[in-house]
This record gives sequence, C-alpha cells and structure tokens, in this order.
Amino acid sequence: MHEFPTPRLSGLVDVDAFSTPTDRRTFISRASALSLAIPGLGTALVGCSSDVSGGTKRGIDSSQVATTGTAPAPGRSVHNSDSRLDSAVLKDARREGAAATTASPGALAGAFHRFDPTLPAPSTTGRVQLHWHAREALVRITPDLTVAAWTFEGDIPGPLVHCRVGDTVEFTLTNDVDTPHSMDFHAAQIDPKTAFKSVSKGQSTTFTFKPKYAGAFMYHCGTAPVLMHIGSGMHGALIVSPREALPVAKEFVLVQQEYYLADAVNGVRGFDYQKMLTTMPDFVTFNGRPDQYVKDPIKVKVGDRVRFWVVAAGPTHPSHFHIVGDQFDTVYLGSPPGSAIHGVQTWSVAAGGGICFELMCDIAGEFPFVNHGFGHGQKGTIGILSVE
Ligand SMILES: [Cu+2]
Repeated sequence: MHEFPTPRLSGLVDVDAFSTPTDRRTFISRASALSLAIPGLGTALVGCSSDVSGGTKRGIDSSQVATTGTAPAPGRSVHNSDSRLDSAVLKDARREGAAATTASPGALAGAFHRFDPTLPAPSTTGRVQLHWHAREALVRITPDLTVAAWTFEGDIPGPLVHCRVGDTVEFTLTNDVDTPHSMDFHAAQIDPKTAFKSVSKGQSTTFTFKPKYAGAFMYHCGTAPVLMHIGSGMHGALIVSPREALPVAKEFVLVQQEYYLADAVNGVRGFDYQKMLTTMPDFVTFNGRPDQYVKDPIKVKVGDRVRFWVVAAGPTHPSHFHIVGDQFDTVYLGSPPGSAIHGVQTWSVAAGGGICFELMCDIAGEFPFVNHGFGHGQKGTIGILSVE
C-alpha cells in the first residue's frame, strides 16, 4: 500500500519546525515575522522574480538523471510519479484553508500584480538551465483575495519557459518544504519513474531532456495525488518553438487553471481537496488571476499577427478557446507549423494539453478572448485583446 505523509493543514503550517526551538531568539524573530504560520514565506515572496533561468547549475550530465541533497528523513519515503500513484487518494486529505494563527497574514502577500502573458525570448545558446524551488507562498490572485499555495518559484502559474525543438533543457528542482514534490514536463521524453520522482525537503532532483516537438506544453508537480498538487498551484507552461520560423507575431501565453478554495482564515484562503474532487471550481483563470486581462488588457497594434499559446493546466477542465469579434486564421493541431487548420471560431484545449492559436488583427477594437464554456468563462477566464 502506497504511503504518503498526510499533508498538514493546507501543507502550510509546519508545527514541528517550531515546536522545539533550539534558539529562542531565532524562534521569536521567526514568529514575529509570521514565519511561524507560514514557513518559507519570505523566500517564496522573494522568489516571485522574473528570472526563470537563474540559479546554480549543478553537476548535470545529460545522459543521467541524478538526485542530490540529503537522504530522506527516517520514515519518509521518496515517491515516484506514475499512473498508479497518480490515481492514489490521500486519507484525511481535506484541506481546510490556511491555518495561519496570527492576524492578517494576507497582508504579507504583497501587492496584486498582473501576470505578464508575454512569451519570453527563447534561449539563443541551445541550452536552457533552470533551477527551481518548490515553495509554499501566499499569492494575491485579486486585489482582495490571497491564497496559500504550493508553487514552483512562488507564483501561480510557475515561470513561463521558452525554448526551441532540440534545445537542451537542464532542470533541477529543490524542495524547500516538508511535503514531497516533483516535476513532470510534458515536453520531455524520459523515464518518468526516475526523472519525475518526488523529492523530500532539502533534496533536489536533476534531469535533462531535449523537446522533440513544438507546442505549448504543460509542466506540473506529479506527486500523488496529482489532483491536489496541480490544484494547489504547481503547474505552468513550457513553450517549444519549431526550428523553422513561424510567421512574425506578438506572442502570448495563457495557462488556464481552476481554483477550489476553502473559507478564509485570517484573510487567506487555502485549497480544498474535497472540492477539487467535485470538479466545481470557485474560479477559472488565465495565468492565475480571474479576469486580470479585462482590467488590464493585452495590447497590440492594427496589422499585428497575434499568437496565443494556450495550456489547460486543469487540474480537471479543458479550455474552449474563442475570440469574440474575430476568428483564428490558424490553429495548429499538432506540432507547429504542421497540422494547421484555418478559419476557426473555437477550439478546445484538453486538460493537460496545449494548442497554438493565431489571428491577424486587421481592425481596431477590443476583442474578448474567452473560455466559451461559459460556466467557467464567467468564473474568470475572460480577457481583452485591445487592438489599437
Ligand atoms: Cu507537489
């Protein structure tokens, strides 16, 4: 029988870490900074930077998958992500919201920021080196709503990454927290039992891959139950451009995801695993914030070609992607530039999938881009493409 450590309340209150303080001054300073309620928070917030390629390259051997770091704590096993474990369901896994015991931890989440949807430039060296940390973080998803999330690098979604077919992606994940985490890149061809294994606190896993196909690829934590780990914020997009140039365009990335939230405790909402199982989300968003591109549209100019790389991270629902007042002149059903179809009003992006959409912005106006499954569209997956 697979065993998995029961998550602490929302996985965000590490009682043991503070129950036997050996240094009273350290303990008090931590508590006063609210680290008592949310350990690792400081680094998580600092980690909300745009530097997706930073970090220290570890001894990466492209032919190997290596694990570094300390051995697992006694009694804590290291978990692999595979289909058997992915379907596992935790006992007592209800997540009842952030259990911050001190006043207004939401105030520590920092100001609301729009998630920049701009596709970053690809590597020019043929190599992409990423060293990310699995972190617990407060993420302000609206000016008035803060969630206590599990993250890659402190934000939802995780960093946007862009490379080209055949580039070498060298990836290291270091786990900063007690709950085991892992990384599953959909763009990789690699033994998942080895590369995508879970790592315990303080451990790292390193692996290398070369994307074979172009496209919008999801990445996510694959630790069981995957529903909870993706649903709590551990997902993002790796965009792989083809070697041959696509038409010149303004390129944007939209990662759709659902939020299943518990009631607020001290101004912060945790994630509710039982609600995730019902598949009835509170919010469905592009890039982690409901309706953020209504309030602050994506702006382009008349005559621009626009390319949307859309990933449906789920954890459960697809995205029925549509643009109001225009059509996609091209949708790539497979690896761009192949499998292009033309003159498309709406196309669905499967949960766990990604699709590349293009349109020519011939006329000025404000064009809503939406999830046309409107029960979800109206929960936050509406934005505006402003053509000026
Ligand atoms: Cu995880």
